[in-house]
Amino acid sequence: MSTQGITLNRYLWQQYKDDKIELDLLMVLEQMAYAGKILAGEISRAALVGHLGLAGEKNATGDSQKKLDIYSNEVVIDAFSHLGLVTAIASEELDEVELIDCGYDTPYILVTDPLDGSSNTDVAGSLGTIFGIYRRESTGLCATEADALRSGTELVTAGYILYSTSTILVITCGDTVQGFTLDPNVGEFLLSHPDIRTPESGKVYSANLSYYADWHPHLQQYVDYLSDRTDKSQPTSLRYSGALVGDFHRCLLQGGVYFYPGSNEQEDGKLRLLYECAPLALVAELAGGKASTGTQRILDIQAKSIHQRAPLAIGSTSAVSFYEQFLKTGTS
Ligand code: AHM
Ligand code: MG
Repeated sequence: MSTQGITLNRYLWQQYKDDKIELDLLMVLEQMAYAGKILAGEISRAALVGHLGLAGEKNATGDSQKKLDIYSNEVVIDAFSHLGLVTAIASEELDEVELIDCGYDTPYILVTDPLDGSSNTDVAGSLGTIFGIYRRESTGLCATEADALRSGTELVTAGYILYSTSTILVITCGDTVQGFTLDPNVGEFLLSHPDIRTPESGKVYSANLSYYADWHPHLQQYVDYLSDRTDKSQPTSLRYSGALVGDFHRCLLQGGVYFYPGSNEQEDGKLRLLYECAPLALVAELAGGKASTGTQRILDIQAKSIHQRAPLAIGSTSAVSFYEQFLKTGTS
């Protein structure tokens, strides 16, 4: 079947008619796509409208916020405010869970990194938005923080938007993963990557190797092994953009592994469980890949705090399993 001209809206409507998603979830995904369209435009114009550079604030985990971090957070919140769908948002750019729409029947909780890879903003590098949706469990008028402290296995849907040479929205829909590319001429996301499946293995590994000296000896041995390049069944080429979404997108489509491990300095690494690791882990698994801390499945971790960090290895199943084995034994 030709996928030309299948808009996100048409795709989701068909899924709804086939009883694969609920109507309110269709609307949530539409609003996320709407936020993505606004951000894609603003990111491409940022240098022209004074949106580059630091905002002079730090976020909850101590990162210096860029102007685009703050703007992106506002765009995502605005897209869901007073819609009767999302009652609360946990975001990298918010200290605490923010209530945006109290109501006994407001069904969803949004977890998001509104602008992933923001060190790339000022150099026109790739950026991303990561999101995950949980069904609210509390029954009162307003959600509580506990509504957002979940394990990835409970995610109803998740995905990301990649802002790069094109803007790509990847979502989980039921137990599938679908990719849509923004056609700027018509302002619509069109189905471009139907039923994404991650190759069992891949050529590329993606990590910031400048932390090498700070890593566990087994991890150093793993990197030495990959750098040796004699075992062609494992990743042999290094690619690292500094934006998780971009690096993960490559692994998702072409196979390979992205890893951001714990180190002597940061035991749990840098990435946040709730709104970075878990949503991408769901995408990875539903595409046939794998996501692990190195010792534990990411989706099984029960979040204890909003900004909790987790080590991450994500991508092809065989590459992530090999990573886990090396981490455990220090050998292949
Ligand atoms: P951010 O959400 O503050 O942008 O941090 C997450 C980013 C990832 O996109 C990227 O893979 C990683 O941090 C880069 O960190 P480092 O500069 O330590 O390699
Ligand atoms: Mg991020």
